[in-house]
Amino acid sequence: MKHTLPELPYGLDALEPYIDAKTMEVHHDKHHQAYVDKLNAALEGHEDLQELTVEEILSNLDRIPEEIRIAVKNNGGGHYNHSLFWKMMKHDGGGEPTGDLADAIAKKFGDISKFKESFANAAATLFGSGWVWLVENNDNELEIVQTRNQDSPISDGQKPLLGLDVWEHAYYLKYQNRRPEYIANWWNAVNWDKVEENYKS
Ligand code: MN3
Repeated sequence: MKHTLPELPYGLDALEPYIDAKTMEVHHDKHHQAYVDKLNAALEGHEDLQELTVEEILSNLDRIPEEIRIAVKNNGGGHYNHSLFWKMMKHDGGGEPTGDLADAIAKKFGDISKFKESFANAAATLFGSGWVWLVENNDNELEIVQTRNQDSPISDGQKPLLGLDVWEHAYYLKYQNRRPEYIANWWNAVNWDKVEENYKS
């Protein structure tokens, strides 16, 4: 089974003006495609591993042979994280979570604005390339975590609910060095329905 690039669930310009169409095109069609291609290349000749889903691979990295483990972790993580990321955004997104997720966020962080402040701070202060996530951790509690490079929360047994890509390729064309502005605008693209679905799953 070859891993394939999922189609975006919306048009390239759907997240304008918060994320521009050119960034989406390069990010999805070039960067994400490259992770898929390099994951497939790394798995070449490993028929047993080719049967696994990317979730199964990333959840059990210690069963990946050492000589391909880093390539599989980086490119499998890149494929998986971006596949999640596209669905966590939508046209006319933003607003606030509702229902059980809103209650859980309020219980853990005080209120939604305090949660957003903590999440944005984690995203702004992450040094270098990586992601910031709202996860359900091993104790079934909500937590904000940073991951380096393309490391994925599922490799640590955490369930990712919401994630933000803070690699420069995610924002540089429009925002250059202004990562905090990208983060602030990105809230307007968040698909809270999807985040709630992730929480309930
Ligand atoms: Mn990216």
